[in-house]
Amino acid sequence: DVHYDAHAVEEKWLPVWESLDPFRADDDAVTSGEREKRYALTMFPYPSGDLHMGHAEVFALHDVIARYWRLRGYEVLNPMGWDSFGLPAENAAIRNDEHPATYTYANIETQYASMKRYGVSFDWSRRLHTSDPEYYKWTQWLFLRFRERGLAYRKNSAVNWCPNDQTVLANEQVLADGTCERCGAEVTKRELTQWYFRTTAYAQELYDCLDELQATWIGKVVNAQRNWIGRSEGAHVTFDVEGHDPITVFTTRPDTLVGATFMVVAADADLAQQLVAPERAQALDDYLTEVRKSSDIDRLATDRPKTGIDLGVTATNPLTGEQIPVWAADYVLADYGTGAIMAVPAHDDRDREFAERFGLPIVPVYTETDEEGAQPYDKAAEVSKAIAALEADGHGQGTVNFRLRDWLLSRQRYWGAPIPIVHCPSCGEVAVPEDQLPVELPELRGADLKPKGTSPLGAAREWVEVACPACGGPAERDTDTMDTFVDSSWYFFRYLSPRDDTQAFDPALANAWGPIDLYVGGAEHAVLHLLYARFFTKVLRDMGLIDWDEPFSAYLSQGTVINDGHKMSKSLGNGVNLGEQLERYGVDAVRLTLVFASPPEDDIDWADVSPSGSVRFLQRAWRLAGDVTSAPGIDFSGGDVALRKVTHRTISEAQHLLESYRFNVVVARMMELVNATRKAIDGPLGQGGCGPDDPAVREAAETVAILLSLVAPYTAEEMWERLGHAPTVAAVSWPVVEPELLVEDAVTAVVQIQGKVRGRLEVAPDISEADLESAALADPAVVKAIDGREVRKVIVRAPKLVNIVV
Ligand code: ANZ
Ligand code: ZN
Repeated sequence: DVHYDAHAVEEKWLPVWESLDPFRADDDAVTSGEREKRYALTMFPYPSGDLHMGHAEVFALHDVIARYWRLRGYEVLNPMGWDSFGLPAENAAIRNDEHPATYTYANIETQYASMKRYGVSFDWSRRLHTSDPEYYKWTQWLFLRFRERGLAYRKNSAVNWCPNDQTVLANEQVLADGTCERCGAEVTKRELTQWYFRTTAYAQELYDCLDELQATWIGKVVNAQRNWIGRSEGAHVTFDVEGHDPITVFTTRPDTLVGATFMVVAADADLAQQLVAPERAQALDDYLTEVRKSSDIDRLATDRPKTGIDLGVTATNPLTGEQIPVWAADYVLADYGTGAIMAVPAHDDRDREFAERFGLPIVPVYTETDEEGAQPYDKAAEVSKAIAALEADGHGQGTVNFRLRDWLLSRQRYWGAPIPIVHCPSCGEVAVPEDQLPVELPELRGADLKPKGTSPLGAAREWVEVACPACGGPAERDTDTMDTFVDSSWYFFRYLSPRDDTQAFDPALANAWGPIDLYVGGAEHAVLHLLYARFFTKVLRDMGLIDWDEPFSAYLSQGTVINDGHKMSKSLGNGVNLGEQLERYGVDAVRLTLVFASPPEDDIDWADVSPSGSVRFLQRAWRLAGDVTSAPGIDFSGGDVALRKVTHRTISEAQHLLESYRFNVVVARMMELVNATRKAIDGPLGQGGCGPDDPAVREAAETVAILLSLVAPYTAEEMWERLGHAPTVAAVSWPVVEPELLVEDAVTAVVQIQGKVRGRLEVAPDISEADLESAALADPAVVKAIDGREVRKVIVRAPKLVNIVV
């Protein structure tokens, strides 16, 4: 028996798979209805550097399902590409003093070679890169279609600004601690005119559809999205102000209107400027200068001393008729609700602190139930009553408010899809006509691409200066590029017809293949990519291009690979290099280790796993194939029943486990099957052994090869060949479970009376205690032995023992 050489096996099978091309998805099989489809998607990588352990994990997990579906007879679409625009590539390129394109495409080739070697069952004929003009032409086209529908627009407002990356960021790219999602710098605010997608137009639907995703999206993503969209039910209430337009506030507690003793508008909202009394205008400006320095996170913090200024105007509380002062403060946000609140210091903590600080009146509406002797206060009922009253007297109405903001999509950076708009002094914003797409990025070789706060594209004068598409006069291109999350919001549509130069994607194919049956990816994209992709899908549906509502029927977010209890990082020096691991243990052992380590959604600590254990297991499995002496195609039905039962139980359990993503347990079952097969080959005949020529041994070894192909494709292929079959094991059918082999054998239960054995029963191994007890008491031998005496106690240990005390 020769030694198993992982690397030799890799070299051997790669070209075979290349020529057999078993993973190419057949559109016709699906559009004709000949075969049922499965669309398996895993997140495409940024091309910064080579693949790392995180990629290795997600690809290994994802491939289990893609390969399983193929064995089950589905036509499987499993594409791969690169998210090749964007800050990561651009920052890395600047660091390495290279052009982003050179750096990006070189990394893509490196990653491509690594993915091939890693043996993932991708359909490479659909490979795409979002930075190719053939791709971003359609990103631009989609932008223009969205704009026609009023879903892409430009506005001036205070936006998130990363001082390090020197670009604006979407709300979704600012972490909970107020730092940049990419570089960790403290995010500040800037007043800028920027492009937005109107995600808020879909807030309600994006929120509502989460209910049906709850069951099939594994991980915390659904809740994270729910919180991000932040649906609040409440009311708009209108307060009259003499000499001004009335102020409308959003409140979730209209029942507390009696206790509204003052109002607060966001200091940085236009409303503050409109309302402020002339003698207070300077004070407001001074205060604003202070406010601009702090982040939203700080502003909302409850543990921070409240600041604000009196605007010198009053409003009428519609319920009490009283004049109440209007203040400006930073704890009210300009872009939430209406940017103004009614303050109820008796029942809202922030309002109370503010009132205490500035000596404003506090009027309780009811007694809080945590106070002694308090009457229960039915908040929900009081809120509905209050809304009905407000609607009846015209001072307000019930409403739903969302936390979700529109998606800021423009970036002041070079490496992205140019925004296909021309600014003309006479026509304003003009869309670039479709026949002039793509608006290609100018090369700018040798130019300084370092972020400077305005787009580097502005310096490419011969590119910027164009004739206005509408009037032909001198005009300028928009110099911003799109957020890379725009590119990744629709890539799974482009995979369907990646070379089509007449349309973004083929609607017929999208309806045949979509939605995606399983998306595997990281939890870090919970409110970014997954939300944006859902938004895009809904717009495409409303454009009439697809007939489904949600892009991802199921979602599995994998844990991360850590080391020694810590996240892998350069600074900790605890990184594990994937390339080295593959050199040392081989692809299959690394893949097997990652799948076996834990349930997919849990973290894997590389310090706790044993890739060398995986190597040994793979060798044990492989050796089985060499020991089988029966011929391929032999009839299994006459084989050793005990081993056949283990095999069929394994297949049946694997099916259930795979469908609930418990891949690690599948590996454990596989190991048990390998052990049972080894015993059957080597064991003494009649005592668990049946010899290498028994048909059951072949059946078991073939089953091991097929199951193993989900996780360790090279070893599986090698086994399949040794078993006398032609490649490829990736294209065989999932073994059919024979139900009669799932029936467990009977076991013998012993019945004792006063400690003496008086009877034996053949019972099912899963018999219940109650059934075993009544079977024992009905047994003729036992009845005879009891001989009419009173039974005082029965102790049952199913399925083996019944002890009767008389
Ligand atoms: C009066 C009131 C009384 C409120 C009370 C709460 C408790 P959610 O649930 O997050 O939607 N609010 C409204 N707009 C705001 C803004 N732009 N910035 C800061 N706070 C704002 O919160 C809604 C509540 O947050 C609203 O209901 C309002 O305060 C405040 F006992 O109105 B409430
Ligand atoms: Zn013009």
